[in-house]
Amino acid sequence: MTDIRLAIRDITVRSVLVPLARPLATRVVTIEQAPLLLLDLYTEEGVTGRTYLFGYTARGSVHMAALLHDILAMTRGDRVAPVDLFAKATKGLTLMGHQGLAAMAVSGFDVACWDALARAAGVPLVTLLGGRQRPILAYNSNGLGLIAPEAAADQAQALLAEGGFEAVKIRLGRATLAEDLAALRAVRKAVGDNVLLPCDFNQGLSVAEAVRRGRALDGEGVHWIEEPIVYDDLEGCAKIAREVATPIQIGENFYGPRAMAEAIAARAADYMMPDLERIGGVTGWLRAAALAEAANIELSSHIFPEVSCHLLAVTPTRHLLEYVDWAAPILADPLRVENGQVEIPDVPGTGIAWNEDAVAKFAVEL
Ligand code: SMN
Ligand code: MG
Repeated sequence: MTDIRLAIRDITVRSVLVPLARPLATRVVTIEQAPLLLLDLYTEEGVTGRTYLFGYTARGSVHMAALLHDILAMTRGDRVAPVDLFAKATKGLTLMGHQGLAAMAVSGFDVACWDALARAAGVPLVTLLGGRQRPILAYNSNGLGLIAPEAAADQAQALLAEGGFEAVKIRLGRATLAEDLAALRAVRKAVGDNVLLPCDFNQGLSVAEAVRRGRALDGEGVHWIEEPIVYDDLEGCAKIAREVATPIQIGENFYGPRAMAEAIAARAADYMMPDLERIGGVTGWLRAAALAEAANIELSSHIFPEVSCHLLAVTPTRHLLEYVDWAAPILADPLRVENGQVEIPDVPGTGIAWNEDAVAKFAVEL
């Protein structure tokens, strides 16, 4: 058996701002560039683990980079045992809390550790996790922001054609319900009845307005209604889930599996979609997947398709992968999509490797 004992030697972080091919206008914010923090974890044995984090705000990466340096100081020389290191890094930052930036930094560190282990073992991450490479059903999430109905209809068709997708996410939350319905109906008319249309309000509504718009959407055949209200009002989410027939989807803002357990206990949503960077990396995801299986809840992923495809492959209640190409320009070998399914790369680790020319082009100072 291959010996995959590794020891942590160093971590480097680099910041890039990658322009989005299609800017994403949501109810709360318009994203035109993806602020990514590239993470390389070096081991004494010469194996390097990699991942990236999403900074959300322009300076988000700066804060995460500082925390990753703190995590390195705690773990330098330690054996790459992700479950143990996850506990150690979390404990080391415990006085900063277990949410927000601290949770994001620990998650990124965890993914890099798992990537290093899988590389050392010479197998794709999914194999190390006990699963197999299988096509992962995805929806295209690369746009369809709050744009005019005709533009949305054209963009939806283009997004479906790009990888043979049969599902595309539309952002809602325009000033009025009538405007949302006009955009949704234009898209539905353009794509036909069989395409899945999850929709995302990006936390933009009040509970009362979410119930009102949700009920109106019940007649429109949308696949789910995502984050209708602020992410941490579980009681409000539960009320909406009770009063609206369309499945309610939340989860991209769960900080760790406990947040998901609380949402399940509150019956806050029908579907859930943890985010790699908030749920606790690979370690946190596996625990969230166990909770989802126990509660019989279908689990989708949130951005980070390069790693999420490995994780959904070992998720018993696997639902849909959110496909975004935001990191593609800085990756040596971007993820491939065919017939609306993501192919898990047949290489050791996650498959993340940098296109150094592109990294240099989009680099920004930390
Ligand atoms: C989203 C993703 C990433 C940044 C902002 C908003 C969105 C989604 O909620 O689910 O795609
Ligand atoms: Mg969302």
